[in-house]
Amino acid sequence: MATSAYVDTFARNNLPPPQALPEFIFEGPDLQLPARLNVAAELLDRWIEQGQGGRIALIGERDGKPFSWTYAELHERACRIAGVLVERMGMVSGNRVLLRGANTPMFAACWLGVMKAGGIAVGSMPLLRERELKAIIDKAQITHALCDARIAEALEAVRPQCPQLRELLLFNGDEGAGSLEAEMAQQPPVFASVDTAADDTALIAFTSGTTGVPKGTMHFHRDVIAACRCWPPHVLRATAEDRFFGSPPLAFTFGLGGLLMFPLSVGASVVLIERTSPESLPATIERHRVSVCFTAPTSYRAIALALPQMSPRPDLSSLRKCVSAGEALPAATRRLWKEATGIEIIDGIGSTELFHIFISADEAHSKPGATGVPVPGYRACILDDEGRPLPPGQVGRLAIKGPTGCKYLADERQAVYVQNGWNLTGDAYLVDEDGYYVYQARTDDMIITGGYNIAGPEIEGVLLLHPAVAECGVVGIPDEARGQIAKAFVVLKPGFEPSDALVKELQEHCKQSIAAYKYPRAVEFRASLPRTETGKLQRFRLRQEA
Ligand code: 3UK
Repeated sequence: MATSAYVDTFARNNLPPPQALPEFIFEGPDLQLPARLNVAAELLDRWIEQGQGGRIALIGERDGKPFSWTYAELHERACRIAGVLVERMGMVSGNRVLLRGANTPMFAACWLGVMKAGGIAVGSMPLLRERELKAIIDKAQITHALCDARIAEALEAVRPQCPQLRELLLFNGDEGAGSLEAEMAQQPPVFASVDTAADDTALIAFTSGTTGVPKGTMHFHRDVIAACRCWPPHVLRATAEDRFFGSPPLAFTFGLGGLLMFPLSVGASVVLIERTSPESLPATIERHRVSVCFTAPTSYRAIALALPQMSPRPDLSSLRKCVSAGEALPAATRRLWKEATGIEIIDGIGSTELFHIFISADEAHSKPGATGVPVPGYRACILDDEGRPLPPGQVGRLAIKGPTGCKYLADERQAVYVQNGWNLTGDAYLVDEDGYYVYQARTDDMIITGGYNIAGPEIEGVLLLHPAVAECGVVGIPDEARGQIAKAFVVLKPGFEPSDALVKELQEHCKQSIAAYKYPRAVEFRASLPRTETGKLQRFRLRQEA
């Protein structure tokens, strides 16, 4: 390990022990990275030094009106934010900074400001409620927060229970005294990026995981740069002329890579706007002449089905490349999209633990129903339950090695994701006769709905707080539109009767304390639940029965 630049040693103290880490491989000249590396220096300062500051970096909308920032303007804002963090908020290098907001240029500037100042960025999905926010703040020992003023409520509400969170500033609000913008105006327009070690932690990305207790995945500065040098140049092959856009939040590594790190790495532009429902995506693509789009399979399907009914039909002729990830891309969706737009989707499987996509295929090499082949820089294989490699055609556990890999923040589940140096993603896959990797299912109980991961036990935990609920089990069941939905099987306490009104009440109850997308869209009442002799709930039986 290189000498850390961090004053606050929290991240290094809480890395998995060396023997629990996956094997890292750095093959080829592009992955020979220097011992000192800062994401902001590499992806932002570099363009300014090369005289490219006049290029458009970010495009946003405020009050319905578009605006754009050049690389020089983004750089200046990131520098001023770094100044605010250090001079005004008392941040020292290695502190964790919570970043909370929908995708906007200011959110991106905050992210880069944290990198410049040597902080550790912890993004939080805008939809997260108080309970989930508090878990993240506690686990990552967050000391500072920058939050979009329009969604500050949940964070303000948990603050009294989070004494370690010392400083909070709001942005995208009225910009009056005390706002981040007002503080930025007091800071100098340049701030030299901290000379971080390549293996200093740059970000902690949370993933809900199978048990519902969020896991923090730590990523070094070198991980982000390595990711920029694998899938983007070999599969995506975007250029400085491209304009990126998509739906995944910047707080999700799919979005952080696809909608910030990768475009900046090639000097391209990104459209960052807040509301990105499948209904609004085509209009945004048309309005901003988007050329590279990132979203989930269900969204491509919804758009493809809606397009023929739209009049006037949106002009999507600027679109060049469409990336799908988050869940398996059904062959039918690939075909629908091709028929609607003429574009062959680039599918790719990535994970929060590995930062981004590690198996994929470009337009020319796509194969309907298969995800693709290992991305240059990564190795993949299929293992049986004893960790032995399986021959082609046999379903087993997907195992990955590469320049990035799983590093959970102080979490025993490291030993589940990483075994014998391999990252085990929790997916069942097979390799076909052409060497393509074909997705089968999650090997665990994760529910993936509309591209979001939901852990059944998290919903169960909330349902059990309702006065009518005796026992419950939540599993994923197939759904046309969302891939899967969460279905709750509920055993009522004596004195309560099943009714449609009670179904509604239980669903409302869930929406009160966890993000709305996690509520069980189906609820069934049962007299009892299938359990093993030791009392464990048998989820697979619930799924079979559903
Ligand atoms: C599933 C896929 C089949 C798979 C992600 C791209 O989804 C991302 O990260 P998460 O941690 O979930 C990881 C799990 O999601 N999955 C993702 N993509 C596909 N299954 N085909 C796909 N194309 O179960 C995987 O283990 O939320 C995706 C980039 C960055 C990401 N974080």
